[in-house]
Amino acid sequence: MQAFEANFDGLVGPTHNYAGLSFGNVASRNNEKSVANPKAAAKQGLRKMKQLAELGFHQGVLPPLERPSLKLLRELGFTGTDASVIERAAREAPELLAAASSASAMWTANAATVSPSADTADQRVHFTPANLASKLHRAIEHGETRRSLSAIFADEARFKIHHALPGTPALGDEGAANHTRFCSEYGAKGVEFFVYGRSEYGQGPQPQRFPARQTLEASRAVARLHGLSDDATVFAQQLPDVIDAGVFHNDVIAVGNRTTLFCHQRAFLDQPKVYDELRAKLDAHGAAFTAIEVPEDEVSVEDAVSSYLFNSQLLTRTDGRQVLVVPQECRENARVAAYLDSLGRRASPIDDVLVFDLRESMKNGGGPACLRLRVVLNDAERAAVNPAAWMNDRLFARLDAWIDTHYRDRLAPDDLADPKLLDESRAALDELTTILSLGAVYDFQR
Ligand code: SUG
Repeated sequence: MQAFEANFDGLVGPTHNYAGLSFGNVASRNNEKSVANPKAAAKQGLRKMKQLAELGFHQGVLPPLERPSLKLLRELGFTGTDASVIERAAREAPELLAAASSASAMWTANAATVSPSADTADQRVHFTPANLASKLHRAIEHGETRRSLSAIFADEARFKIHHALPGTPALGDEGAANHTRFCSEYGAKGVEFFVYGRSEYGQGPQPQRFPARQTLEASRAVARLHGLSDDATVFAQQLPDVIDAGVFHNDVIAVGNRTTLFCHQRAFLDQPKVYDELRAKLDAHGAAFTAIEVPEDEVSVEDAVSSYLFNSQLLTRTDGRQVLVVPQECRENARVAAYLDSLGRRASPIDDVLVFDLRESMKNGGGPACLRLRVVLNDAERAAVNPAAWMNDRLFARLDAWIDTHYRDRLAPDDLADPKLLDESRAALDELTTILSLGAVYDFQR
């Protein structure tokens, strides 16, 4: 059946800030305690959505979560009015208030792993929200994420939204940031590629410096839940060294689309074997696999981590050509810029490069690919999606005005102690549920 890839980007929430919460994510640590601009962050993300929609790509929006999370703070023993909960948390445990306030749900590549209906045993589109167990500020996302997904993909005959895996180190799951799907056409059965950082029960090597967030056991569980067949799944381990160099998700070093894998030379353990397995399994599904491997001597892992070259979106245009969507930082790194310029001269399946300013998100380690969740849909499934979630000129204008009304243009770490931020954030989200026809998805509305 005819199908296409839609990208659902996370709308940046009003509490976007730099709290240095993600050990192992170099940008998050480097920008800890700097002053954020939530309004600019939200507008940068929104402009990407609008421009990609204008170019003919299927573009949707996912809402931010309720932050600060009073639910978390109350679960951790802070009591009293909402204002006194925030005030006490700010005084006694600012790190917990920061975790409760993070706008990290903007990186919807971590919202869930998604398998299209062409791949799943029951021919529904399957979503497993990621437990994000490795970081407190992210481990609190999945319940609310599940609610948002259920408000947008509500038709249970077509969409199956699982619960997250148990949130424990053995089953750390970071969602689609460690998952790519290869296929001949989006509507044909594909090969799903799961990349993990370590195995809890296996013997493989482990990173020494930074945590490996995704386990093999979690990846296998998601594949089982989605009813994927063995002949259509490949599991590969990240090189532990590159996790230690700041590649905390596979989408910092690799991106795939249809039959193309664009990755660094140092992405996976036993990389040639990974290619062979992908090639063989894709071949059996009538598709010819191509790897575009970028060598270390042209672009180092360090360049990849600082520029986010591979945290790009590789998209198929309506004319069948592929475009790479990269952050502006790629233009500011001479080696990466030279590599991108050389693409036109090489026989490459990447035909065009689009550059976006996503600086606010990038400073927390979130590039173009982090900001989007890919959902392959056929026409019938598309018709079942909440129509208010699709980006178009009208939605852009409404969201742009909504950001102007509700967002601050400056948020410093100390501002998280301000109880007015909670009221502002709730007022914004309350209006958003109307704009996106979500119903009462937030706790404060129930
Ligand atoms: O989980 N940063 C996020 C970035 C996620 C990027 N996603 C993908 N690569 N798909 C993370 O590390 C930083 C928040 C702070 O420090 O305030 C943060 O959570």
